Amino acid sequence: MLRIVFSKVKISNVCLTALVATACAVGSLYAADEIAPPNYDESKVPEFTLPDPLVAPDGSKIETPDQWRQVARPHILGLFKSEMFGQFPEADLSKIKFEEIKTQKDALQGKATRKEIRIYFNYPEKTPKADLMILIPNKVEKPVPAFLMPNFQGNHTTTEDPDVTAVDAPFRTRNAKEKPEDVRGVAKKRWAFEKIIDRGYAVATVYYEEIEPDQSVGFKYGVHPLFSNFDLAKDDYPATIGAWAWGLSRALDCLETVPEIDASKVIVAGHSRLGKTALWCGANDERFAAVISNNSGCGGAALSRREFGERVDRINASFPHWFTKKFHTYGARVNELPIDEHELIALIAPRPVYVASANEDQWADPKGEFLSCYYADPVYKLLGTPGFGGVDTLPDLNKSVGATIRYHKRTGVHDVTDFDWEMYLDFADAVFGR
Ligand code: GTR
Repeated sequence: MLRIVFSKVKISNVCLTALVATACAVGSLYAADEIAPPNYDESKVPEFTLPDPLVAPDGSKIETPDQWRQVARPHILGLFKSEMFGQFPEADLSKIKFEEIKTQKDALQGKATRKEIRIYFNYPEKTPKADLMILIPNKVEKPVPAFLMPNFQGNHTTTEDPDVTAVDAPFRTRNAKEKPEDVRGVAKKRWAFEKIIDRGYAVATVYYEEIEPDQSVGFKYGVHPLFSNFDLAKDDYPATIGAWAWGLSRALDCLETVPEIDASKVIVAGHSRLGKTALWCGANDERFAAVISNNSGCGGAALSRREFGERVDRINASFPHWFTKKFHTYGARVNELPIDEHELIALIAPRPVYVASANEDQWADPKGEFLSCYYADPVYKLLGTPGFGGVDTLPDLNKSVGATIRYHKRTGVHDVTDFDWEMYLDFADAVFGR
């Protein structure tokens, strides 16, 4: 396996140099009590060497966009599949059916039309299915660009509007004890619907556990049984993040059937575990025009080799179903991973990407998220974009920096806020030249 040694680059107080990485000693991957406590001390971040996305498997330098496209990109994408997320799911797409179940033309005090479209994943079977809720601005010229962002608790938790269909997911695991009606609107602060509509964008959301439950019980429920390339005996079976990502691609198929939406201008976005999902989805499905990773952290935008906040051993122990079996073997040897998360961002190139952190979300390692942007930049540059736009220092709080790759670290905790949405809307304006 080939590695390059990045030249010594000083970013803030961290030196990334060649050589040695002190892997922390951990025991069994599944014994939580043997996993080292999280590291929040910058001085304890080991020195590490990142794999160079611009070196081909035979050691030669990738010097042209064609070489990236033909050689490096497929190789790196293949490594993310074999070592981390598993093969991207394959299924019989002729079994997918969309059914408009509700339309309301005067949502958001008349500013938007809300459609709910039910996606059947195995029609004529009625399950698994997921409802895609779409808000489309009324008073602008159509078709419009859109954000697609999955939600954590059900479409009806994103708004207090009593007309939004409450979730009906038989294998719901997060907040399973709540009755759907008790949680209507609880997540509304994360969804700046009015701002989005006022800026002329559509927004679509789907409850992630309707695609696939967030549980490690052998992938029996949700869409997993539909995958023709799923085989638990293989190390690289599609895991749960891959299933959610596949579901978002089906949501894009659905948006392609909505005439008011310009499906060539859909940004896939996600928060936290769903930020990891958005990155993996955007890396595989090049129909997405751009990607937003909100506080995605370990297994998302944060570099695994930094061993800061949540680490690979911890995430695999807590959520064994998110990643493939092979990834579980890397907890105590992250330096042997043939990939790191800057390359997940590079896989999105030349399409624009926004990575957002929060200063009180050290678990997600804001600096590690920033560094992934920094180290993805050479690929964006090779492909003729301004990339990270010369940014080489962590920006001040609440300042959005970069160009094709953008980054901010806002004040506050692990969350999606109005500030984040304002930055994403400005980003979308820049992406689509609006
Ligand atoms: C945490 C997990 C993170 C992040 C988060 C979330 O418990 O450790 O990686 O994904 O959950 O999705 O809310």
